[in-house]
Amino acid sequence: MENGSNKKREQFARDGFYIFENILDSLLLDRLRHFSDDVLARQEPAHFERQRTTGSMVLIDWAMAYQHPVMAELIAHPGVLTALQQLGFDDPKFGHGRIISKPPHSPPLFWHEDGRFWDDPISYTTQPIQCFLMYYLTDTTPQNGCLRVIPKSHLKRHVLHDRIAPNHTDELRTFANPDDPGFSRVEEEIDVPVQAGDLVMGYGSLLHASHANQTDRQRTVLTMWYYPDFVALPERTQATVALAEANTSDAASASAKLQALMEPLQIAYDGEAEPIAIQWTPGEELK
Ligand SMILES: O=C(O)CCC(=O)C(=O)O
Repeated sequence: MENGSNKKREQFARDGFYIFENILDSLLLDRLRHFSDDVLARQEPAHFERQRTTGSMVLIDWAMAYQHPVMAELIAHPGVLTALQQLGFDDPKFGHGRIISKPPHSPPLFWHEDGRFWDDPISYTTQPIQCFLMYYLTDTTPQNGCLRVIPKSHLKRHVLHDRIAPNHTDELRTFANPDDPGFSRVEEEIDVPVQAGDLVMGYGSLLHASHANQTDRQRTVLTMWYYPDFVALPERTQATVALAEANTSDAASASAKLQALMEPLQIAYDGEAEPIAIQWTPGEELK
């Protein structure tokens, strides 16, 4: 890593997130908006009723990427791979993603962290296991539901760790209790407004939430889950990740070009190491 990159990695490891500006161009953004709007239009009304606080929660898996070149192009986008490289991740792997679209006038998203490897000692170090790469398809502000984060909370216990539910419960998803601590405002939080086309990358274990969308326009984010340092992780962590992200979709359904694009991002582990149980709640080691 050259010096500038070192600084980026240090900031990423310290704060738990990093913003890369202007990674996706307007043509790709338009295609992603069309694609996600089409997918959302095919969901049942019940989907949106169950997901009031996220707005939607549609899975982006390998089968979708093999079928829809725009998704594969996003996952293996040269600008994204360069951004990862700037943080020192030369051989990243992709797991899955979500289309999370807040309709106009919808509630905030509750505080949560998506770390699910808390029984693995690596989760208590600066070496990332799972990271989100978020692409907002519109410019975001506190008014239309921008991201909020608690910097450093991937490595430092915050009072919310002991107050919020470890999982996305139905009560949180449906905004049944606006007084739940998951919807509180805390002193350490900061807003992360971005421009469409920016990339927000963060540790899966960072506490994050989003504001309500108080505007008349939908606000969509594509959250893509990567394992940026997979190849350098201990074998047991690799075995755990490979099991958690088992990809059974058939690459043969994709064009040779798409297969070649996606192949380097496949998670593969064929050793003998024992996977570690999934654990959504941080242990006492998180001080
Ligand atoms: O909707 C947002 O702004 C954040 C989405 C999120 O928290 C997630 O994908 O884990």
